[in-house]
Amino acid sequence: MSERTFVMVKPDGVQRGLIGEIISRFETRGLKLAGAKFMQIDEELAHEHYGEHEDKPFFDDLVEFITAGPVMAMVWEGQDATRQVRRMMGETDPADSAPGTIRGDFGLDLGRNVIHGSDNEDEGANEREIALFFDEDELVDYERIDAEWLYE
Ligand code: DAT
Ligand code: MG
Repeated sequence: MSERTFVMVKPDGVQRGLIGEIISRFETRGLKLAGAKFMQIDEELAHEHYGEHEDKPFFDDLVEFITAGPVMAMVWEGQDATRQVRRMMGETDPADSAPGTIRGDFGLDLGRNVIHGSDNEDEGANEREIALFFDEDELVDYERIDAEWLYE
């Protein structure tokens, strides 16, 4: 089923010049870009976005990192998009991520793992995160011209 998922190139990925490479992977996979925003996350948004980790020992470092520079926030759409993006990202720790995944190709350290994607095992994470970063009128509804060659 076609769905939308929230994806973000984190400050390390932006600084390391990986925005284009990461967008390219999702584009060529066949996913459709529905929205994009180059922005810097403030403290308040960081706390909301990572609220589930508030009590974890790494929370303060996580907030400091995610607010340290600009991010590329995006919404990608397609069949099974949330799970497919997570598979393309790899594991949370780049050290455990297979080569060929984004974290496995571009990262080495858990605290610098390049990309965020909504948790496919957390029901409602997509909608919650999309709403946190985008207004409804910032998302675009259109068809990719190759849609009939991407889907049977
Ligand atoms: P993911 O980003 O794969 O969804 P998560 O939601 O469990 O992983 O954690 C959010 C981010 O927090 C993760 O991208 C990196 C950081 N993080 C997670 N576990 C950590 C740990 N044990 N030590 C340090 N940072 C951690
Ligand atoms: Mg997560």
